Amino acid sequence: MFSHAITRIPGPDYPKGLTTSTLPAPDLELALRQHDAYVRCLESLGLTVEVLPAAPGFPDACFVEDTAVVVRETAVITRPGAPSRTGETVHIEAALAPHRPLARIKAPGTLDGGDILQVGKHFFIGVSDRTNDEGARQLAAILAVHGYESSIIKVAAGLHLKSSLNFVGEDTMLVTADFAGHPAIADFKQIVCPADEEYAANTVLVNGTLIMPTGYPRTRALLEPLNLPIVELDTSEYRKMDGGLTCLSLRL
Ligand code: CIR
Repeated sequence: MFSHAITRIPGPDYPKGLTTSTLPAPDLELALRQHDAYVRCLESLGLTVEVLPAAPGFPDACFVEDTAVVVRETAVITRPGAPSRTGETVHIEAALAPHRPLARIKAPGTLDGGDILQVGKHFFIGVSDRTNDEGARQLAAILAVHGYESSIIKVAAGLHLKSSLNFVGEDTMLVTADFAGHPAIADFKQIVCPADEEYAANTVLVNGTLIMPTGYPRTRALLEPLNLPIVELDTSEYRKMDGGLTCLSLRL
């Protein structure tokens, strides 16, 4: 069970962040309203949510998940792989220090939290355009000290591992077609997002409730047999910047 979350509101420079999307620029006012709904949703699930102010000069800093990997024993400050995001970590350390002893990914390692999926004592670590082999090895070594095992997976589609693969409870992974049948998740049941609903793979399980993006009815229908409560949140203004539900918070 998570008791806390750390989030950061998007700042005025949010539309200048990194994106591969061809959608129109995000509407900041709407993004702020969607952020507020996200925070309220986490609170309704029992989390105390710390909402950090925008970090000027870091337009992607609202995607706090990429700056740390948090387990019960430690918070690993990452070294984000996009040069424009590397400096975000100094802004998250102060927020995490009261909660956990800190560890760090060091150069030449790079690692984005979006590439890290925890399922119990096991971690799936994606090697992507943002997370390199060295970063993956460093994280696996830090986690091993605390009794966690890791599988390192090549991310061949999507920005991050969790753009395509998430744990949805009941021994089940929600995956895009690119990850369906991947040997690393052979021990799990799999739900494959239908074509045109790949974005819904970024669904997050928080304290027994699935939070999924609004507007993906066929994926929702596939999740319903899990018999978990499902909450839909509109993340349209985060999708425009390649972000979604997992990346807007650090959950601890
Ligand atoms: C980026 O490209 O870094 C941001 N615009 C989006 C980051 C999304 N993070 C995530 O999925 N963990």
